[in-house]
Amino acid sequence: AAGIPAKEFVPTQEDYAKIYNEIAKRLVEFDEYDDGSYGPVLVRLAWHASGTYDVETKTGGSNGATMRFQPESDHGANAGLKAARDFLEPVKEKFPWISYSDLWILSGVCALQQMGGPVIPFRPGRSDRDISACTPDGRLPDATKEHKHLRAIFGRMGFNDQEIVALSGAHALGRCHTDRSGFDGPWTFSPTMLTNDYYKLLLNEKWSWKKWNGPAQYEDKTKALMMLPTDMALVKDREFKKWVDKYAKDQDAFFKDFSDVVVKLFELGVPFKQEERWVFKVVE
Ligand code: DDH
Repeated sequence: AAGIPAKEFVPTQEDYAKIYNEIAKRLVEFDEYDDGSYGPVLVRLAWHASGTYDVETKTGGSNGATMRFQPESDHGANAGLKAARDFLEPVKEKFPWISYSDLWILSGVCALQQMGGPVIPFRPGRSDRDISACTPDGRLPDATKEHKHLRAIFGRMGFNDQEIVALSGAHALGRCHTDRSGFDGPWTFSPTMLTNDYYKLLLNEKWSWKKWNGPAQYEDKTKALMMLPTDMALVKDREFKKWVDKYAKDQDAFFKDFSDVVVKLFELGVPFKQEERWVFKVVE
């Protein structure tokens, strides 16, 4: 009735589960994309939204979804992520109460779980911010660089060596696109399934420089697979390699550490009110 303010809608775990299920449904529905799934590019969107975090200034991170705006959407590292944002737009239209910031992270959680990964607990609480919260270019890793750069970039987010190596296992998923990063090809033979194959391949294949006109990257003997210079840094650096050895031998250890570090990544800089994290069921 007039004069009585509408009761505020406070979404519950069930409401978020509806969105998880909707994303999972769309992943199956749009299976013509790339290697048969939008999953990898959704993971990359969630990572690039989060990986801008700077511990010192407490700026960046997934709270804000500032990649909606130029200049951040045009940062070189974010090339191609429009595909992921556009994939999620109908979900946002159907559930307008969720923030883009929570939606992008929930979609990363959903994609990882639906691609056979470990459980990734999620909690809501991110709110969208305006263009003034855009981060400067250069906060995400540069694939042409080596161990020093990795420690500087991920150290700025607050990650140690073990966490850097565990996070990098996400490259079991997806591929490089010449029209996005300039690099070409997938890291593994099953780019829509999360496994520890990335570490096994790093150790067991013979990698050599690809002879082509594109940016410097490695290829295996079959020329079907690739590694970036930053991927190879994980086996060239002795401290990093310890963790590559461990995760190559033990998929359970990888899954456990990967889940922990991804939860940490996705929550960097978010002023949560809610302590409890929710686990969403995989949609079969
Ligand atoms: Fe990555 N990544 N990534 N990456 N990444 C690319 C694709 C994907 C680097 C560079 C590239 C992480 C770390 C690093 C995913 C997840 C994660 C591409 C190719 C480049 C280049 C983009 C394209 O051409 O489409 C570098 C450098 C690093 C680093 O220095 C460690 C991390 C931490 C994650 C994560 O998710 C936790 C995923 C998934 C993809 C595949 C995307 C797709 O469209 O397929």
